[in-house]
Amino acid sequence: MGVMIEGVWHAEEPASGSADDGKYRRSVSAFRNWVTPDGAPGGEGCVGGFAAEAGRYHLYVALNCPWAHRTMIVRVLKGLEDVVSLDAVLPRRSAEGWIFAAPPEANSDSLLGSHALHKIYAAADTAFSGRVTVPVLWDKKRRTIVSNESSEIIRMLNSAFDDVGANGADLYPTELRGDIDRVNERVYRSVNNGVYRAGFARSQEAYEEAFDELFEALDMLEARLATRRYLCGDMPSEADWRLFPTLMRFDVAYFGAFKCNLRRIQDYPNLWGYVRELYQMQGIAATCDLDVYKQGYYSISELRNPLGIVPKGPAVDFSTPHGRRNVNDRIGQSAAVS
Ligand SMILES: N[C@@H](CCC(=O)N[C@@H](CS)C(=O)NCC(=O)O)C(=O)O
Repeated sequence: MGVMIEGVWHAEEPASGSADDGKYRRSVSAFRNWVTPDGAPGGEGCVGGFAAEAGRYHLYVALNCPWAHRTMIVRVLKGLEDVVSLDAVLPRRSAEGWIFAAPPEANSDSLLGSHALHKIYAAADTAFSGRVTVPVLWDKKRRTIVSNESSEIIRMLNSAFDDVGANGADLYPTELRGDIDRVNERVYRSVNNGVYRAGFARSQEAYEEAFDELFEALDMLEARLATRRYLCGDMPSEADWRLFPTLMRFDVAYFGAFKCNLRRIQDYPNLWGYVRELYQMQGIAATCDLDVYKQGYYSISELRNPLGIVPKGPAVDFSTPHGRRNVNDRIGQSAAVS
């Protein structure tokens, strides 16, 4: 997949993310600063000076990447389309990792005109060593990367921009934080990253462990959604929007490409209604692209798909009636809860 070593791109990487036990281990994100309302450092060890300003920040995403997808969703839910600009790389990775089309084509880098994402990492840190991942939150003013960790970018988008154009929606309300954190932890390990642990496993044992954990977690979520409309509280929260990108990709990609094939999301009545309800909320369908998911997950891979043939099916329609009441209308929602 390629990696950066001291600011230079290497198409051949020294070792993969899987250790000798065959288990897949995701690397830790490198850029961990925070945009805050006044530019104060976002936490211990963080550098300050990243104040929220309209037009100052730019998101680089890949439409097929579920971690990037959550940042696109929160950008839309907070009404930040005109405040934080965005470019998407091409869905298929190349020998140079994530690359862009030439400007002014779609999937070009409208900001810096780079041909590859590793150029943006090198622009931020000429000595950068590590994985070149999406999403990236870029600061146009200081010409550097603020963060490449999606779980933290969505918190910034949720809370830092309210005085510079974001709406007041709160996806991480104080009273629900404990519950959201608990759900997130399980969903991250067993579902969001669980599909990768199954798909990138290099031993039967590692694959089966991830597979069993994934379907146990989906069973738990199915049961939870039998008595609750959303995972935490009575409005969609961060917990729902972190689960959603994995559910969207499941039947068209993870089921086949990552061998997560005990059941499809369509076989779980509650999860299937739930994912369609979220998909049908305002602005969300425009962040989703099933064909791109297939192109991305069925890219040429020596281990998983040597010829790079992309399957035509399955046909999945997220626009059919979901059977859960329409919550774009807050009045309908409070009636449903009471
Ligand atoms: N912890 C990161 C993970 C991001 C990530 O792994 N992105 C993948 C795409 S789905 C990537 O860019 N991988 C490239 C690589 O590892 O070389 C986050 O949540 O932001």
